[in-house]
Amino acid sequence: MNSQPRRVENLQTDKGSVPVYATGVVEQPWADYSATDHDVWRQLYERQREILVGRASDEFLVAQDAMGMTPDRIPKFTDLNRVMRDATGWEIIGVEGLLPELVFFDHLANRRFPVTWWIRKPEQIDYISEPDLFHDLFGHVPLLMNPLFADYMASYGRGGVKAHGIGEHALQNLTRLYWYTVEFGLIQQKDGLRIYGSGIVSSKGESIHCLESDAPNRIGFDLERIMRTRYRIDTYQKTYFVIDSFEQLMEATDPDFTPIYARLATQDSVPAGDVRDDDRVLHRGSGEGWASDGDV
Ligand code: HBI
Ligand code: FE
Repeated sequence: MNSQPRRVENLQTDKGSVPVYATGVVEQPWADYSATDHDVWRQLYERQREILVGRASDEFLVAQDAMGMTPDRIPKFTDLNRVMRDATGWEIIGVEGLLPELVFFDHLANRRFPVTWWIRKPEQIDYISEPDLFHDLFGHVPLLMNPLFADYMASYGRGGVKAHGIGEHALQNLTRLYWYTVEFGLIQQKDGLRIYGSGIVSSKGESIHCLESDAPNRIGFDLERIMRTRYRIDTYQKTYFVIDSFEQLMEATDPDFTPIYARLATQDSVPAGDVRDDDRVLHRGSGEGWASDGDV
């Protein structure tokens, strides 16, 4: 593997320890990837595809095949960009890693998805606490081929830039929306509950846990409920929110959020594991196995 990513520092936040990287766009050093890097990609890709058939949403599986991604080697951003630009106007840019929220939102608003250029080490195959190339490329990029979801992500980016201008509280509300939809969202299909969240599809354990464990709550999508709900970045989710369709997600997030932020500013946030009286509860979790510490 060539030079290490330029990690700048680690920020301690209420969601856990967050690494912060240089924010520049970098070329994908494809010729520098080692055989081990390509092997990690292949192992993760094959394992996840096997787990996700029957668990991931139809849109995700169809889009991933349409991308022309294969397990054989780490895809070239330039190859994928040719396909994506034609399909939905999105393109991949290489970055060092996690970006400050405003930088990230600005990329999304301009239909640029930041993909970390490095892939995790073999010893991190089962878990890595920050987005690496596999999480971004395998998890996030395929759904950008879906026109409806691609539009959602671009309008989310515009909303993020606006929320940043409003203030920290609005930003916190909006990052929760991203967390409980883009990263950890579930969708109700005719033939059952399916995964569309990138944080889940790129994780073996959580792909199984989110649908089959009795522990987590599964609650029908509600924009303001989600914006109030706290989360941690270093545990399985205690609650998953379920959309009926991507159309529902688009419609629900169409209005101007400014009055919603103002209303939410007068209300307390909700712990990640809570179930509230007005929730559309699809499954009330047992809470079994939830670590008592770090309770959010
Ligand atoms: N940066 N590179 C990168 N990738 C992400 O998915 C990402 C990010 N910065 C912030 C972030 N996601 C989340 O906080 C979103 O809610 C904004
Ligand atoms: Fe992500």
